[in-house]
Amino acid sequence: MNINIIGVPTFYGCDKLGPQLGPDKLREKGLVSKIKQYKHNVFDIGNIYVKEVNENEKLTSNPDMKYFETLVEINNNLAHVVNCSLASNCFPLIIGGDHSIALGSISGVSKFFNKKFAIVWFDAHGDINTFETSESKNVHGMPLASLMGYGHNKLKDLYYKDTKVKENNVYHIGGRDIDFGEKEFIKNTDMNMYYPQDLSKKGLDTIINDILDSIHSKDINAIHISFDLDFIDSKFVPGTGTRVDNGLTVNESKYLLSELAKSGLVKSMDLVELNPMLDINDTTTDIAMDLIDTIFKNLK
Ligand code: Z70
Ligand code: MN
Ligand code: MN
Ligand code: MN
Repeated sequence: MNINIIGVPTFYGCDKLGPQLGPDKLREKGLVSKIKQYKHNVFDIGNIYVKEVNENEKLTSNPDMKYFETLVEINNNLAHVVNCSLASNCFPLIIGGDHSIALGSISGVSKFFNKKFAIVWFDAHGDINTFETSESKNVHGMPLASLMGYGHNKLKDLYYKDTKVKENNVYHIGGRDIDFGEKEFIKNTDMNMYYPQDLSKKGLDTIINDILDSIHSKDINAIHISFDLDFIDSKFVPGTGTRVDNGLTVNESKYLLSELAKSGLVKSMDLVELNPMLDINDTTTDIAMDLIDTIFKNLK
């Protein structure tokens, strides 16, 4: 398969320094050769441009969302690069950066597949806030809501003017730090939520089979994986910005990713929220590499 690596070196969505170093950190650790060992053609197309914004101007473009206009610009560029990557028969692997970049990557995916795709979202957080429910004003807590058509017009109409994904085509796994406004949203949503207690009660194999059966029963051509490293339990991932207890192990995460990759439907992926400045002895970087290895070893 042809693989594109697309880096998005930004921390503007989380307002905490570190994630901007993620893409180059993984390159230094041998990202390209890691993927090449499975006989894929790898084209590293570099990093999306991220404009420098002064810390004291972060609320200038919008009082409710930090670095708003700059994030819109970054994500709009990213959406187009991802769309072109898919159009040239490549698998875009988008490396963050914080999770706000999923807004751009998935908007590009949505346009290419005409919305006939599913998202499997691995995260301790909901990422379904809007500027009206957010307690932090951080855009990395909002990408999924924006993609489903909620929140600010400039986010929900990013790249092209429409909702990017049907709520029922979103499969959210691992949520355990969900804000009040997000819980209210979940009461009325059609999105599919799988909490850690569901995973331990039913078993990982049952859950992943349920998800794949559900996707196979629909008119869907592709799965996009969006993997936030804080999905994994806090004790294993020092190098991510918002660690949460009661998550899964690395091996459990690898099992879920390998089952998805083997389905033959995975066509694109984000890996986000690696923070090399918080990491200890590259522990989290090595885990990120291991997850990528799992995907490209099993990709069909
Ligand atoms: C919180 C917010 C978040 C990631 C933290 C946290 C969101 N719900 N996402 N870390 N990856 O600020 O909206
Ligand atoms: Mn997230
Ligand atoms: Mn998260
Ligand atoms: Mn919270």
